[in-house]
Amino acid sequence: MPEFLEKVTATAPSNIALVKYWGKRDKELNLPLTSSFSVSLSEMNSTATIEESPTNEDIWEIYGNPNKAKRVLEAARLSTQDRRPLKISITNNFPSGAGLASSASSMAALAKALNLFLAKGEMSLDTISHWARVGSGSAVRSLHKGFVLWEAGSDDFGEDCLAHTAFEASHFPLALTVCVVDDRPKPISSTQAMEISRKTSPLYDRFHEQNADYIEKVIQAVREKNFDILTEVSEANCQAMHAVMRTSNPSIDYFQIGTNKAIECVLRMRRQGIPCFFSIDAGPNVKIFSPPEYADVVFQNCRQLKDLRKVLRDFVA
Ligand code: 2P0
Repeated sequence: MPEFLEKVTATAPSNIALVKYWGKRDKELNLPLTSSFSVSLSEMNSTATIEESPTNEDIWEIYGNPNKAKRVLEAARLSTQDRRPLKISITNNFPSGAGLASSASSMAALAKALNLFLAKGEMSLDTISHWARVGSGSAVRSLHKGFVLWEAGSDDFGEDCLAHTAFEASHFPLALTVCVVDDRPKPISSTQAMEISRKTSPLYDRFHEQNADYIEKVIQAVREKNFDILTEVSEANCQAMHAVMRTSNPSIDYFQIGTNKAIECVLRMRRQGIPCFFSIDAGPNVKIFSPPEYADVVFQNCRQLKDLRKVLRDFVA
């Protein structure tokens, strides 16, 4: 019998940033310019399975381009010096590549599975985080539960570029309703779009100058369980990121008709006294947060919208 496990599986949750990552200080290591703050989800997740390849080559069973995953694997091989050919499969239980953080959860799941397979689960979380990050920056956040702070740090090799749970999910329960406007892969990847923004948007520096203020406010909002402040800071940061995208050249606009309809729906619900706020990432889909006791009414309102493919439900966990 081989002394290593024959087949391992690991899962990791999707995460949604309330203060967003939209710029890097190192493109190779995916070190962010500024810190970000996210929530990890309960239901939307990725699963990575690894076994030895029956051939002399790696076999990838993965949605889309495996380049990010190959970077994670190479980082793990460098750390462990184990270069056995592997068969790696990654599945997501939600639409992939559509701005629902599938690369974050899938790279986090892959890094966890590689730790089990190549290092018998003995690598530190910091090392697993490094492996995940070189695949996809935001994957660092998917290694943690609840409300997660990913600190940009300043070390050139990313030693202090780590995430941690700032608050448990139970501290401030939040429900999520996802308006899926389009579940096809986005036309331009986050990685490419961030680089276009860095080179061309006049708002890029301003967005990052304001980051410390956003981080301070979002932490205060969660600490004090203040849904109004959380609404204000999350929507402002989301709009600021999309303003950076739109003022890039070429202009990057992930919104579709259904995106604007869902935003209008959020504003209408708020006028009716339903506490909720939106967040939108590099894709047209709209994530709506609310206190759990309002999740049903938010869901029913969203279901009545035209121009949506489906409406999903989840919660911070
Ligand atoms: C975020 N996004 O904070 C922001 C908001 C998209 C919009 O993190 O280049 O796929 O692999 O580090 O991690 C998506 O970025 O980009 C992302 P790379 P990643 O959630």
